[in-house]
Amino acid sequence: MSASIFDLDRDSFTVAENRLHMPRREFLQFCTTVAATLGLPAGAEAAVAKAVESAKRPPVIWLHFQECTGCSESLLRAEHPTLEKLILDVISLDYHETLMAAAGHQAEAARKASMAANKGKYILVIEGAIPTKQNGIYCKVGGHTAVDITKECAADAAAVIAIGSCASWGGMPSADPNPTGASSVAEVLGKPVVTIPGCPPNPYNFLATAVHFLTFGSLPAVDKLGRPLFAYGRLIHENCERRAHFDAGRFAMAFGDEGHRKGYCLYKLGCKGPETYANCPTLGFGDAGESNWPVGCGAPCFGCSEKGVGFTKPIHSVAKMINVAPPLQYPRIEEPIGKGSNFASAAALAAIAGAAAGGAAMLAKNLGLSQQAAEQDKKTSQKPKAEV
Ligand code: FSX
Ligand code: SF4
Ligand code: F3S
Repeated sequence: MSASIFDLDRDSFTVAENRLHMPRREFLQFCTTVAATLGLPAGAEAAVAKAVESAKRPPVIWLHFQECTGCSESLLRAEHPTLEKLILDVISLDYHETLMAAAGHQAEAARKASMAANKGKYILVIEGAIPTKQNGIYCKVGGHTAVDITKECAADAAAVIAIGSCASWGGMPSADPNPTGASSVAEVLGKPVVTIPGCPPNPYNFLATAVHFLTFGSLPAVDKLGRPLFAYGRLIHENCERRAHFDAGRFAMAFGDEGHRKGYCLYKLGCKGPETYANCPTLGFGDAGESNWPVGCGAPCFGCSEKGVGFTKPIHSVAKMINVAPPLQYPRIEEPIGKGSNFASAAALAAIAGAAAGGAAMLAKNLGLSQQAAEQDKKTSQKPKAEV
């Protein structure tokens, strides 16, 4: 049987309590949350607890370039543990322009001193895109361009993590026409790095990645875009709480309409969940309980974490279905907003699918809903725009 966190001896808890200034219950909760976020098997929380309790704090250099500091802000909202505990006890945050007390020459000296003392051992975290046009003059810190600082700091880093969509693939600053040539960390370094996209990303995806490094001495497995699989292995659409509505053909057609108020699927309002990989529905944001994520709050996902979707596709355009579509006997999802399926097209689809009696009954029900939707749409389109 694998070890459990309950097998940890009393001393471990005492050490953790003293080191993290964290009550035992909170410590257990933190280790279990991180192990679950990482998708580790039962018992792994004990390894996480041991590492957090005893491993040397990895030095972290955190750089800021073209961004809004939302990534750091969202980390400040993490409760298990709070950033203050993370900074002081789990990692050693040696350089972070927003949070460090030092400024100017002192701050730059702290960065250089940490890099020299921890050569090959520090984690480099980069928040924000890096402007490359005109030799990178659009972003400078201490007289040096973001391009040069990135290369200098990455040279001796044990690991490089790009946090947020800006650093991961350019994000908002790279939106067309991208006047500054905003680029990702991987593009500037010319090699892949671990990316935690999202605008902002979920802080637990960063925390879990940092704790993975602490526990196993390596970064977690990633996909071809450098995204940790534990967090970005599934489409949002695969885990969405509104998925049953999608499959049953129940869509919100306009913000504030009956379907929207009833929590129907937001696909026809432009939800990009079907083409965006992230764990937003399963993790939630802000430690504020269930359903605290964009779609849970009634806002279509706009694909903030996905290159080529967020800040690129029009917010109201319907998503490309990557690999999850409703059964064929259901009304077509590609119909223009508000039109629903007509009987002939749905009947043809049902015939192709060879719908069984149960499916046909569901089809009839959905057709009714589509009909209602079409009527609702007719009414809505007759109203003045301001009411929509
Ligand atoms: Fe902001 Fe971070 Fe968006 Fe970018 O998050 S929340 S613009 S991903 O780099 O600060
Ligand atoms: Fe959820 Fe959006 Fe998929 Fe609808 S389209 S099920 S709201 S992710
Ligand atoms: Fe972003 Fe969509 Fe998640 S907008 S926060 S990827 S639900």
